[in-house]
Amino acid sequence: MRRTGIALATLALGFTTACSKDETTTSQTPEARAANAGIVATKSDGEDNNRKIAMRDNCDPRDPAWAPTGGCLLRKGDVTVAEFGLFLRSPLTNPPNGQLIGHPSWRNEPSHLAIESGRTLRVTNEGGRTHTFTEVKQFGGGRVPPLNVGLTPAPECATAVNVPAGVKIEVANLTDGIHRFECCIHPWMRATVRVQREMESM
Ligand SMILES: [Cu+2]
Repeated sequence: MRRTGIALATLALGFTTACSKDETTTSQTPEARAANAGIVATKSDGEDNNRKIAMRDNCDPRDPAWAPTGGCLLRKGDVTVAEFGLFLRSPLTNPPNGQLIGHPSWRNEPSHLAIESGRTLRVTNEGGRTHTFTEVKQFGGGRVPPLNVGLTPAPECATAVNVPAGVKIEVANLTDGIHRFECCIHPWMRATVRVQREMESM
């Protein structure tokens, strides 16, 4: 893996010395452009990024209304509790406001990922609120009844482990096939992870 990275960096160096300044912006490989920008592009970095998921939200740390439920540990965020509440349900349902939608900035990124068998998934809470990344057999509600809006809680949420803001977890030993994960606090935060042997055949 490391060897590939060095090879790319060397190649990039060759490009930068051989090309005129105009050409560097138009005809270089992505690796060469990365090297120009002071970034060392390696294949191993790319593979690593392909098995990371970030749990995100956008809570506004200036809103004291977050305090009673754990506060908001983001430095920059702009969603107040009031705005969060506005997006919880859709009025375009029968009965009106009868279905859970959830604020779109409470999300997993990416929300779908394919990884190679045997790889460990790395999940980081990059939001300012507590989340969970809980494997469930079927997507459902979580363990905070007001945030379920009619969804039956997924049974796995009864023992879900909190991931506080800023904390990283690893999910290892995933069997081949599709795995479903949800946040048991904000159940619209979902992710699917497909574990497969041959990444080339995707
Ligand atoms: Cu959450």
